Amino acid sequence: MEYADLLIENHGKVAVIRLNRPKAMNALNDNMMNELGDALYKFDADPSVNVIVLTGSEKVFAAGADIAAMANYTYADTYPGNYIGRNWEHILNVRKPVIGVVAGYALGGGCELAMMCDFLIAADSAKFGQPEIKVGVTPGAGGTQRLPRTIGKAKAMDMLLTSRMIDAAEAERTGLVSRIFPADKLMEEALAVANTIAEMPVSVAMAIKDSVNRAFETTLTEGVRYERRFFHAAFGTPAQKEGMSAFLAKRKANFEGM
Ligand code: DAK
Repeated sequence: MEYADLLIENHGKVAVIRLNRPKAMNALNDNMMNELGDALYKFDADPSVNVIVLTGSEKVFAAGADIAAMANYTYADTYPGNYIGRNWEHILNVRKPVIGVVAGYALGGGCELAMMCDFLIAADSAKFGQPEIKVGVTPGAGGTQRLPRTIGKAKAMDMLLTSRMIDAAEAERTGLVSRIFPADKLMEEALAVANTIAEMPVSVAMAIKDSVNRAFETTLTEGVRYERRFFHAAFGTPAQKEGMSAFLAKRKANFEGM
């Protein structure tokens, strides 16, 4: 897979997608978002891939939507043209786990894209922010919605209204990222996490992802009912037979193709 604004790496069952516009701090433009959608859908459909990692460079995950591209947009380019909606949210349709791996800046649309991943692993160099107010717009890809749900209203309002960046330690403390690693070990450690998941039954990983995401869209009772259906259905799958018989036989389970 060859792209102008992405680099692709394969690590066994883990596919790595790297945002790659180094001269523009990986600013997100239409071409990159179209390519990202294409790569995500291909890996989601590829039976040899169980987990997708989305990352940037050592210096930047993404410094936001491309301000140079947006500067002269009119209302017609945005609302009727469905700017953001038309190609930024493909990642939300991906059914396999997507881990966001962030070093350096994740700002504006970059922070919003990171928050669309299933969870985030960060380098100690990571900095997260929603500085859209400084360029005269509101966030447009979920910043005012996902940030308060993740880190709480007070911190989210502070970041969104002042444009203050938070560092990796504050991001971990507030629940925006799950783990922090030293920058020079980031990819090695993130791939180890991704490989742990890739060795699990992919069908169960997909069901867990689906169920967790329901928690944000429904009541507790309905969410638990949704989860329970997956749990019951699991007893009709090879993954449950293999997992439980391997446990009882005191051997390592082999979930290949499950
Ligand atoms: N877009 C375009 N180019 C960018 C960019 C961006 N977001 N960020 C950086 N660059 C470019 C710089 O212009 C510079 O280009 P040259 O001058 O070399 O040609 C190059 O990347 C290197 O940047 P710096 O020289 O500034 O590098 P520094 O290390 O000094 O600073 C920085 C790094 C990330 C702190 C700084 O570049 C920065 O503050 N960047 C802008 C961050 C920002 O404001 N991000 C939010 C963007 S607004 C909506 C839809 C979408 C959105 C909102 C609404 N609707 C539909 C309603 C989303 C908006 C945003 O994301």
